[in-house]
Amino acid sequence: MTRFCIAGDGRFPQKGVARSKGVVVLKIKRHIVFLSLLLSLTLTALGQEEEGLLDLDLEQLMSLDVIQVTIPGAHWHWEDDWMIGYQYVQQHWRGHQSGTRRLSDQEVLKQFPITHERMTMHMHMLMFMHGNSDELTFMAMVPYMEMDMPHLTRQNTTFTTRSEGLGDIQLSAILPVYDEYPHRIQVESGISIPTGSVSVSDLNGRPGHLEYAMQLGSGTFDLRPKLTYLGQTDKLSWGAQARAVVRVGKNSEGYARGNIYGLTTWISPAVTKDFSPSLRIDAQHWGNVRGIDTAIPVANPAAVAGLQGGERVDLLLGLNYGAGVDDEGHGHRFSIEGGVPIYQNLRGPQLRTEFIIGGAWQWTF
Ligand SMILES: [Cu+2]
Repeated sequence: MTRFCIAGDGRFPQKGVARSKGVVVLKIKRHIVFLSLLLSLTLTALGQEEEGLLDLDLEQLMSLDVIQVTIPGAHWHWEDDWMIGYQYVQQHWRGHQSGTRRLSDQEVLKQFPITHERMTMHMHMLMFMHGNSDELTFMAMVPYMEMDMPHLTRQNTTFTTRSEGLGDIQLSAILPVYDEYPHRIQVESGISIPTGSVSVSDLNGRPGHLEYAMQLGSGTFDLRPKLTYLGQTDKLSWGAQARAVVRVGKNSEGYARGNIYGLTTWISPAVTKDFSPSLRIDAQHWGNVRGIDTAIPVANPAAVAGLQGGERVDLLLGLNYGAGVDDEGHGHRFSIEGGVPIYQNLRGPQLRTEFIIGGAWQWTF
C-alpha cells in the first residue's frame, strides 16, 4: 500500500523531501531579487516537469510526498501512521507604527508615559499526529511560550518584563476531502483549550497583569478551522491555506483577544529528491481586544484594548530537507523558515513586526 504524508505547505514534489519555509531577515529591496530567483527556479522546474513525470510509474507518483513542515497540520496521515514533531518560532517586534506610518519612541512617549522598544517571543511547540483511518487524522499541539518586553519611560529609564509558561493546547481533526493527482484538499476542524494563563504578572514583581500580548494564552476556547489545498508534481509543490481563529465568549479577566483571519500560499521547487527551498506569502488580519482587563495598568499602548488590531503580509523563505524518508512517507523531515513583513497596517501606536524565524522537525513512523 502506498502511503504519504501531505504536509503543511505542500512543498515537496518528491517523497521523502521535507520542506521548510523560512523567512530571512532581508531588506525590502532584496525581496525582488529573491522573488526573481524563486520564479526562475520554478519556471525551470515546470519546464522539466513533463519529462520528469515520464520517469515515474504510477506507484511512484502516488507516493510523492507533499510536506510543508513549518505549517502545522498542512498534511494528513494514512491509517496507523504516527507523527511526532517539534517546532520553534521566534518573532521580533521593534519600534512602533500607527497605520502604515512609523513612530519614534519619542512620539509614543508624547501619548503614553511608557513605551516598548521591542518585544521578543519564543514559541516551542510539540506536535502529535495520528492517522486514525485514511479519512481521519488527529492532531494535538502543545506550545510553550517565552516572551520579553524592554520598556522605556519618559524619564529615560528602562526595565524589562518577562513571561514564560504553557500556552493554549490545540486539538484538531483533519479530513481529506479531495485527492486526485496532483491536487489535494483537506479540511481541519480545530479548537484550542485555554491552558495558557491570562493572569500573568511580571516575574520581577511589578504589580498588575502584563499587557495582552504578554499573556500566555487567550483565556477563551477558540475555534480554529482551516481549509488547505495542496498541489504536487515530482518537481514542484505548492499550496494555499485559509485559517481562522474565532474566540468564543470572554475569558476570566473579562475580555477576548481579537479574531484572526489568515491566508497563506507557497511554492517549493524540488532541487533534489530530498531538498527543496520554499517561498511563502502569509497575510493576516487580527482584531482588537474585545472587553478590558482592568488589572493591566494603562501606561503604554500595548495595554490598550483598542490598539491591538491590524493587518500584515509576510514574505517567508524556507529550506526543507527529508532525511531517509521512505516510500511510505516514514522518516525524518527538517525545515527552517524566516521572513519579514512586506506590509503592516496597525491600529497604533502598536509594536511593528521586524522579523520571524523558526525551524521544525517531524518524524513520521
Ligand atoms: Cu503529520
